[in-house]
Amino acid sequence: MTNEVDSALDGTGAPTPAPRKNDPETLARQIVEKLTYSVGKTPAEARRYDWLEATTLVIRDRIIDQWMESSQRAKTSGEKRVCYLSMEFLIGRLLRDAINNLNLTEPIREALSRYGVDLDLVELLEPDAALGNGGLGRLAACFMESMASTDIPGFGYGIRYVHGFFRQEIADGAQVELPETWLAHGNPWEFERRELAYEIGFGGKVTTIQEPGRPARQVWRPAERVLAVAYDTPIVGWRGRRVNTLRLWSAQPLDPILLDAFNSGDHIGALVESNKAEAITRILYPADSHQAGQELRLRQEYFFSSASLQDIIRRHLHANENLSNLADKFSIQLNDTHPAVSVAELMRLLIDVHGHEWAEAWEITRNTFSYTNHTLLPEALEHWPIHLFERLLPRQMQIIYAINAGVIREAAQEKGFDDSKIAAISLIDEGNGRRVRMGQLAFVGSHAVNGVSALHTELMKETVFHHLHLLYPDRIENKTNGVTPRRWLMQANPGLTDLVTDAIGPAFLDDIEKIADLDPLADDAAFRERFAAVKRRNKEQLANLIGERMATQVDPGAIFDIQVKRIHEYKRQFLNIIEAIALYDQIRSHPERDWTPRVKIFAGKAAPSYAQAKQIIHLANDVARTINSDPAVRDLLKVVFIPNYNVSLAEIIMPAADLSEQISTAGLEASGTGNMKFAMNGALTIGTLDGANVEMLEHVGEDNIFIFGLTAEEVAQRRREAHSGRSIIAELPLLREALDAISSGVFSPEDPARYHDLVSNLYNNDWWMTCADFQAYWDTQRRLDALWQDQDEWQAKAVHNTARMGWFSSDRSIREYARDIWKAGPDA
Ligand code: Z15
Repeated sequence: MTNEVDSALDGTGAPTPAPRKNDPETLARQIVEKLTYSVGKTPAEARRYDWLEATTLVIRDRIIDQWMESSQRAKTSGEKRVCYLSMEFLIGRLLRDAINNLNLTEPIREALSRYGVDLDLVELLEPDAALGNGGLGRLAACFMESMASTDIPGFGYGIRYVHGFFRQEIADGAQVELPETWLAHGNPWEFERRELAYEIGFGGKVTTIQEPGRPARQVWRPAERVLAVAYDTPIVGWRGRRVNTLRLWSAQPLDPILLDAFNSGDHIGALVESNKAEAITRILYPADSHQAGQELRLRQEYFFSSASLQDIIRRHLHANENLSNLADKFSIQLNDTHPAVSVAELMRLLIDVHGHEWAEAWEITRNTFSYTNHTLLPEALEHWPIHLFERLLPRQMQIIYAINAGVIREAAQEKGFDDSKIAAISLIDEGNGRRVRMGQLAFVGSHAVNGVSALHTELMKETVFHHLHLLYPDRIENKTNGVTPRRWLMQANPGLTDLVTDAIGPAFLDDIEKIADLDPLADDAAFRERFAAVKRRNKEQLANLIGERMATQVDPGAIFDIQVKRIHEYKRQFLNIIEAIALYDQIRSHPERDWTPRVKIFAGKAAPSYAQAKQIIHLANDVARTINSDPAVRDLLKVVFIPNYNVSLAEIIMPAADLSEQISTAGLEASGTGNMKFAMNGALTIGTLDGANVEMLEHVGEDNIFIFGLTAEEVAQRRREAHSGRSIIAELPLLREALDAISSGVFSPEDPARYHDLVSNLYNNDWWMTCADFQAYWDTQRRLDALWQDQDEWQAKAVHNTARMGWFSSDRSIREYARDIWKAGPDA
């Protein structure tokens, strides 16, 4: 085996460590060495967790060599660097990722087996780094991996939350949130960089300084200051090609304790400041697609934006005389509006700290930033009350007013915008209490603005950014999301990876679009059988997990029909549950029919403050309890809600699905990425024409995906006409009976009124088109039932899905960003 990690350290003349050998003997010896000298255990004493630590340290050493080489290369070559600013990185576990990308899976497995240790079991003990909520955070993690794999010098910048996304338990059917403590046993992947610390200010005053013969200057004197300290995590690309850095900021007090206060006996008072500083990076806000709106959240946003920009400026000035050419050397991608205050902060740093003129600073800023929008949902769009913004960030507020004046002048003078159009583009919302619109700020401060699927990008142009699009018609472009095939195919589904390798050779491992060579094998009965056998084994694994964790027995021979994602009304888990109830009812009424056995599997977390979403979780669990204990449907229908959905659980679930539920109300899911993970692993999709489903339809072909329901346009039309669900319910007995059962307490006999509101919303409003889409959804599910009876047909479609999903790799997304937006990377 050739090993890229051991080859080619660069020619800087520095002494380089001896090349590392990667045979099982050497690895076993080194693991025992770490076990002895770093963990302090003998192999005989070591518990599984100790083996995890020792193995991680051995892998880490191999990464570090390449990491230093990559950083050095980026620094000395002067190549353009890409900074991905994101409030969230939903990374999951890193050990398997690192081992796989260094091509060490087999030798490490062999090395550990010499001590009777099972690598798979060791890997399970690593905590899951959940510094994100869902799609947006996981996308950032896939993008980091793909930048390393496609040889782009990428840097992630974010926040080192002490408590990641909460742990979910289900008690009496309801969600309970528990604190998450991923750092409790230390974190071997991170390196604290004490020397990389920046001061971040809040509050205080801005004064104008007018010196004779000089232009007036603004000086901001913050009332509070905290320190941002860097923690670096290496991100290993495929075949160890490049190792990039994820730099996460931790907030620390400038003075850990106020000595005066401490010495005068006020021990609590002495710690107040320090607690306040550390609070900034203590927790991840658990609201997904919903603005949190608290002051602490704005502090987090500014804190990590300012620290990242100060760091980028320092790095730039290391090799350049001044900041005039910043945009030639750095591209900064804003992942949603969470880091949008960066636009004002970079202006401040350029003008107030580095002495640039406004016009030049604005040019540099716009050429440096680009912005990705991830949602059109009005409740998710960030806007901050002016009084809060002004109190916390007075200088940045001034700058925003000045940017706004310039944009409005341009719109009025060059495009003749009238007052109503100007109100639409203004950075200040003059409506209900004046607010700063962060989307507008990110838009005007960027040279490129992108949506995350073709449909979403078109809707951006028509809705939230309609008027800004008229003003800057070339700025919006599409970059359809993708997912990394290393984690979501190779690591999550080794059985399928081996089968594909066996069938078409290993070229697809380096270029996932070559997996298209598999397509003709859909017609090969022997291949289909092997493909189905892999799926069967993955389903057995999931069935075991369900049996162990929830004491529910599910049959791997049934259709595994799976919806896993954040719980949100627009994602319509409710529609899926209603369909389960209607099916339950039908099976009981017509036991003589030839029903196709199904297991409906749900998982996902609700924001703690999102009452409706929590009701939906409760309902899923109540329905599961009723159905699973009814012998009348025993082998035909099961409903399961698996608690605590996270990246690691997703890695088990995705390969085990027959059917993937992507049923959001059309026009509301910006892209979706779970849809891609499922289909790559051979699940068929039942879905609406929403987000990236539209492009999946184009790639897999209409025979291989099950599309139903209203289009985005029809949804918008129906909403304008303000239909309720009442007349639809009256006409559809299946739907009516299911809703009657819910609202009369069939599933919640201990609290029959529990779901009154949930159901009455459908009668009176049907905002999410649950009723409007019910019949189409039901009919499509029954077509799938029939298809399951023809396993040849089903498996052929499944093979087509795997073969035709290569385009949805995040490598493709990243190459498009690099080519069209960043002008960076090996092809730049
Ligand atoms: C989030 O996970 C997404 C959008 C948001 O505005 C926030 Cl705050 C969080 C998701 C979208 O809902 C999903 O459709 C998309 O695939 C994902 O971002 C990545 O773009």
